[in-house]
Amino acid sequence: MAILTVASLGTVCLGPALLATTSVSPAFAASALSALDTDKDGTVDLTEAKAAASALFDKLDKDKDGTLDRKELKGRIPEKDWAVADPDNDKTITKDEYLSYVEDVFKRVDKDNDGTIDAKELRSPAGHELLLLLR
Ligand SMILES: [Ca+2]
Ligand SMILES: [Ca+2]
Ligand SMILES: [Ca+2]
Repeated sequence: MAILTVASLGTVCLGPALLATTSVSPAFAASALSALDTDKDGTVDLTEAKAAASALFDKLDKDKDGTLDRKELKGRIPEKDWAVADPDNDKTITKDEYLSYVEDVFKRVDKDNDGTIDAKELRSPAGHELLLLLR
């Protein structure tokens, strides 16, 4: 009986992890959420996301020219999203472009469209993409 319980627990835990390898572990999502949730209401709103994104942008902009190129971004923006993230197609991302792209991804993560991202939404593959842009 005890063995059966362990085995079924194992299936429950491993199943989703194997199916969606890019999703975020619950523990990581929880720690990311509490770091981003500066007003401590249990969710991340767009203001909090943009504040974190802006701070990360400044950190990544090593040469301080106000833009990020592919090298500085280190794969944070998936290739398929460059057309969206870089609408003027000059191969670099200004802070305005970065923040409006973050808003785009934020809306994708906010599945129930309530304007905030909760822990469950943050654990989705889109949530993982958003986290890459924020920290
Ligand atoms: Ca919050
Ligand atoms: Ca650009
Ligand atoms: Ca939401």
